[in-house]
Amino acid sequence: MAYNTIQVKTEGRVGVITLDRPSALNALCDELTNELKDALAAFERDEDIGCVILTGSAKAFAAGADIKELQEKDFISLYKHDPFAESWESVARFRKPIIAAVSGYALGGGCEIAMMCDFIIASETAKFGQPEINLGVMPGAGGTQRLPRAVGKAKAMDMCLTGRMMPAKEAERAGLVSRVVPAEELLDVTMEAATTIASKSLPIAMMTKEAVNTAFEMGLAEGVRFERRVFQSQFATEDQTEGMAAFADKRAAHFKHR
Ligand code: CO8
Repeated sequence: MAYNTIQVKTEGRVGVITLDRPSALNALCDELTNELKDALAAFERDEDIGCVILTGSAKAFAAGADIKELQEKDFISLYKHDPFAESWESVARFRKPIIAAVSGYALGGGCEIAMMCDFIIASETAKFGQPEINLGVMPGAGGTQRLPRAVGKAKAMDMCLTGRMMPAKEAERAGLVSRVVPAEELLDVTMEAATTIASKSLPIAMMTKEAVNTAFEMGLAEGVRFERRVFQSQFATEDQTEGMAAFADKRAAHFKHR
């Protein structure tokens, strides 16, 4: 399918979505978030995709929601046609592993979309921020919730209240990103991680993602009980039988994703 604001390709079992609206630093207009939702749905359905990379350009992962579109909204139009529920949340709802590869600006909704991914690999040029306060609003796509979970209250408050940008090194120290790499290596390093993930059993990777996400929604006792049940259920999969047999036979596992 041809898109106007994103580019989509596959490499082996990895799907790559590149935000591609350079004239507005990949600002997340309705067209872009709808195309993103469609592309994710196609990758979700595709049995041959085991991991997805979401990336932008060297200058901007995404500079936030499209402010010129937001300017036209009022309470009732936002409430009736909530773009968050209709398209943005498709990233958080995506059930397969998804990695954000971030270079340049990841601001406002751009930072929030990156945080909806399972983890973020950043280039040394990445700058994260929640500058909505400069526009007379606050983060509206999970920023006030996911950012404190990632970096703690002090840095989340600092970023949301001052609107300052956090450079890549600080984001790594704070736990917002998993690795920082030179800009020219960003896509190769992310592709290597995604290829590794896509080589595992897809249902087991999906259950692992679900279980880790549960840690942010449940108390410890409930979460550990959930983990134990899911772990036990994995012994009903062919991939568990294959993975353990391959270890015993001293050979590589050939997962069938079931
Ligand atoms: N929206 C629309 N257009 C944008 C945006 C944006 N967020 N960011 C940049 N652009 C456009 C600029 O208007 C400019 O266009 P033009 O050339 O036609 O004037 C072009 O991109 C290039 O931008 P700049 O000239 O400003 O580039 P600079 O390198 O000078 O500055 C910055 C780069 C610092 C990133 C600057 O563009 C900037 O501050 N952008 C806005 C950042 C921002 O405030 N983001 C938060 C937006 S609000 C939000 O994300 C709320 C999310 C909640 C969503 C809830 C969904 C339901």
